Amino acid sequence: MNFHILTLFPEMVMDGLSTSIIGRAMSKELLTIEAVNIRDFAENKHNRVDDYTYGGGAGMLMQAGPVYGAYQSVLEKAKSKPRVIYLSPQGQTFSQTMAEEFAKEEELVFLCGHYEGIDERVLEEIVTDYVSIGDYVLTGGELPAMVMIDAISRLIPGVLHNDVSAEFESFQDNLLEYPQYTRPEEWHGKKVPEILMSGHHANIEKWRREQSIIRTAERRPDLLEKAELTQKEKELAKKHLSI
Ligand code: 4F9
Repeated sequence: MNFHILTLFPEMVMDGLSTSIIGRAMSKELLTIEAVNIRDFAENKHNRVDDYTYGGGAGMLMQAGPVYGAYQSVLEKAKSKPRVIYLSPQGQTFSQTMAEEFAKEEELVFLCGHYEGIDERVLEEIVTDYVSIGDYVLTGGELPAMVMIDAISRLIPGVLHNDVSAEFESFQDNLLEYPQYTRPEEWHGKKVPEILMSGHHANIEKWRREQSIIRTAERRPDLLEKAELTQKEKELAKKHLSI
C-alpha cells in the first residue's frame, strides 16, 4: 500500500506515523507513506496558498490551484488512478468496514484541509470519498488522516506480528472484546477469574463469548443489532441491558 497525504503540515503526519508499528511496517517496506507539501505548489512568490472567500464571511480558504498541483504530482508516481479521500465532518463516518474496503487499494490519497476549508471546485474534480472520523470539528484533516492510515495499515498482511490478532479483536462479530488478565494472579485484592486458571479451553471460550455479549449489552448496546446471536445469547444480552 502506498499512502499519499496532501497537507500543509507534512512533518506532523510523518512524525506521527513513523513510530511504533506503522514505522516498523514502513521499514519492512510493507507500506510507504509520503507527505506532499501543498505549499510547494503555491502560485505566487510569497508561497501563499489561502485567500478570502467570495461572498464574504470569516476566515480564509485553501485555493484550488496548489491543491490540484499537489494531486497531479501524486498521479505522476502512482501505479494506478487512486481514490482521493477528503477528511471532512460532511463525510460518511469512518468504520472498520470502511477500513477493510480501503485496505484492498494499492494507492490512497488523503487530502487534508486547513483554515475554513478548500475551494469547492478542486474538491469536485479530484475527491472520490468524503470521510469523517466523528461529529466534532478539528483544526485540520491531518489527525483524521492519521487515524485512518493507522486503522487501514494494521489490516495489511505482515504489519501486525500476530496475523490472527487483527481478526479476533473488537468489532469481529460486532461484539466487544472480553476482559483479559496477566500476572500477577492477585492484584489490589482482585483475583483473576477462576475459569481462566482451569486450563479447560472449551469452557474458557464459552466464558469469553458470554463476557463479550454482556460487555456489549452494557457498554455498546447499539452494536447488538448487527451481532449474530443464538436465542440463548439474545436472552443473556437482554438481561444485561440497562434500559
Ligand atoms: C475531518 C473532523 C474529519 C472530523 C477537518 C476540521 C474533520 C475536520 N472528521 N475538522 N477539518
